Amino acid sequence: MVNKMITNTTPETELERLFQAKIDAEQKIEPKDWMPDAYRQNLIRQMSQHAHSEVIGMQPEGNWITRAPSLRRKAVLLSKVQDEAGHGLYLYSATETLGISRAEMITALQTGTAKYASIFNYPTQTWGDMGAIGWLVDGAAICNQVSLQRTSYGPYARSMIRICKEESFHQRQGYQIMIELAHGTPAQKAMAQDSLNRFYWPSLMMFGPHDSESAHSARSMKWKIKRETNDDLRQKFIDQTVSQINYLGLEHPDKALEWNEERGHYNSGDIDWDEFYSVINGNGHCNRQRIQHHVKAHEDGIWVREATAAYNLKKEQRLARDAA
Ligand code: BYC
Repeated sequence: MVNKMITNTTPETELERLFQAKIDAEQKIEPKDWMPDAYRQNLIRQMSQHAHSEVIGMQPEGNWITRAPSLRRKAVLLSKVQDEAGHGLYLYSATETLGISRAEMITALQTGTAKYASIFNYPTQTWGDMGAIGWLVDGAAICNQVSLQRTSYGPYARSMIRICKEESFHQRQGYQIMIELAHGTPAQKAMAQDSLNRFYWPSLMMFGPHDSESAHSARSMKWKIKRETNDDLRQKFIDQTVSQINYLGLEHPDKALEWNEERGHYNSGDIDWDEFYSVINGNGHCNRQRIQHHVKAHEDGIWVREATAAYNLKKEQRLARDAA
């Protein structure tokens, strides 16, 4: 255990050395531990954006709850979307332990200073998209989040463990929709293929820019906020998806895909990075709609927040009266 006594007079450089030693020894950093401000800020950035992604991510699927093809599918989709809300809540709470309020995080989202995953700015046009999102989007999220279960910040790591369990279920429900469509009528199979074609490349973009272009990776890897790089995680996802596409009997959207014996991985075609940057800078198909919808829901919910605050105040006053 790295367990040296820290006092108010411990110099900053010594604090940083002890902090890094703790991380190198695979000990978790907890909310009350000393941490460099840049570590705190980087975590607030990544974790709050992760929370926003979960919450904004409810919109593309929420769009299909009333149009799900059966009561069973409706119930499953409804509970999946509710799970995403739960993930957002755990992550907002975990981020609050770093000294930022939920209201500040929401303002950053609504004013465009904080990002959320680019994938949620693509429209959901068909029922097949519910399959593709569960399978590919949740599948990509799991690849990333399994490695984040070992992230150095305790509250983030613990929230990831629970979230990953639920995401595995989400991934399976999406793949099951794809199996049914891909083995259904020719029209259903074409729908599955179309959804795969539209969601495959944006799913690869979920892992972020190439390592050489990634602004935060080097520091995040040193501090073990990130445990694997953007490109390594993307490669894992590319490799695992090939046999899944084969099993569905669908065509792979990447025509340049090729097994590389030497690397033991698939080589893949180029990602359209202009599209990626255009989407993360606010110009995807649905960016404006997603934020407008969030703002409206937030404003419609003011009465709930006010009622909760009034109730809490009354409770405090009652307790104070009883104690007097
Ligand atoms: N989309 O230096 P980089 C889910 C930004 S939701 C948008 O590599 P980093 C689900 C990046 O933020 C799961 N922006 O950054 C929910 C940075 O900009 P800022 C979501 C992206 O942080 C509902 C800049 O580009 N999962 O499962 O080291 C329904 C430079 O990038 C994206 C997470 O959030 C992107 N794809 O690495 C269904 C995982 N990629 O902040 C499913 C947690 C990059 O400087 N996050 N940017 O303005 C991470 O692991 C990392 O933040 C990333 C990026 C790998 C995403």
